[in-house]
Amino acid sequence: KAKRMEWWTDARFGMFIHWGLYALPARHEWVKFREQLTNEQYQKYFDQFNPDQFDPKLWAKQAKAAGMKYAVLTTKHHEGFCLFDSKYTDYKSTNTQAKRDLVKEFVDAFRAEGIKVGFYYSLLDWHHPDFTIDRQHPQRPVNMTDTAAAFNQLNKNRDMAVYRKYLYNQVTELLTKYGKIDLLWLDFSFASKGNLPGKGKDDWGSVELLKQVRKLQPDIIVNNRLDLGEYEDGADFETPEQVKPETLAKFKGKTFETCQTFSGSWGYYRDENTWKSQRQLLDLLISSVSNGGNLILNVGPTARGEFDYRAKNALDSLADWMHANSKS
Ligand code: FUL
Repeated sequence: KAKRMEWWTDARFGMFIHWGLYALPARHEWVKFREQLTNEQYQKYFDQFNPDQFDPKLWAKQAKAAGMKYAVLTTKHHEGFCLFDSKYTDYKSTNTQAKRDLVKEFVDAFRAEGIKVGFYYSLLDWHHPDFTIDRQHPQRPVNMTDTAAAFNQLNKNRDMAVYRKYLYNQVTELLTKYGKIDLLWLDFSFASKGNLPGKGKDDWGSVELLKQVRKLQPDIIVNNRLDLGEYEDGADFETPEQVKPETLAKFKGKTFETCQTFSGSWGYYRDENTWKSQRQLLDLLISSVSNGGNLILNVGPTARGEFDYRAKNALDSLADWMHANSKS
């Protein structure tokens, strides 16, 4: 384990990229849940997805200039849309106007810049017909009384075993079709509440899944959201999300990566006006590193496939700082 963590510990700074159909409504990657959109209502984003400005070589150059040494792309977020050419679904980029395997192009472009490549894959899936409706699912009726029985009734035609196989197959595809993958970010599990079910290791088949991951990619680094607790050779690092820099001291001595956004949401949110300043971003980087961890900073590209000008400005400001303060 110590050996496989070497590059990651050394890297310190990475780029997260949250990109999916939610970039079209441009108001949060959880928009389908927040606004309780049906599959039919959400379909227009699939139909209109056409990232004519997508050029991952530019993304990779901007990441490199900002001092980022690895990058993690959402191959599938909670909405279920796949940015890769999976043979297990039609809900994928190759079937949109993009007609491209966006994951492949990302991998090639970032590798060419010498940046390590990671995949984010959502364990949750709001599109798959067998993924059971839970309290965080868009199809949970608004005025439903939350009882276990009501959920059972809703889910009588859904079978998590079928979904589990789907997720296993897709993770296998991702780890076999794109060469060496340096990192896997599986997201996420949540606890039950009263008698309302959460989702965790039994739903994902976490033990078996992780074995398969390590078999296919023996050096891969995996985050800690599989609900495996202290399972041996389990998670490689913890993932404090959107924490304040001053709270990072409590992670000292642990292996951690704090994930942070430029402005609040992870997916592109056009009208957000809470963009962090250069000073705030540096504060996050320095607090993470000085407490012995990594920072992964997120960009949410627009639906056309570009980094928004505010993201570009933020990355440029970090590039200036890196340039002024590095010796190589
Ligand atoms: C969370 C997700 O629900 C967010 O949308 C985002 O992907 C973040 C990194 O993890 O749990």
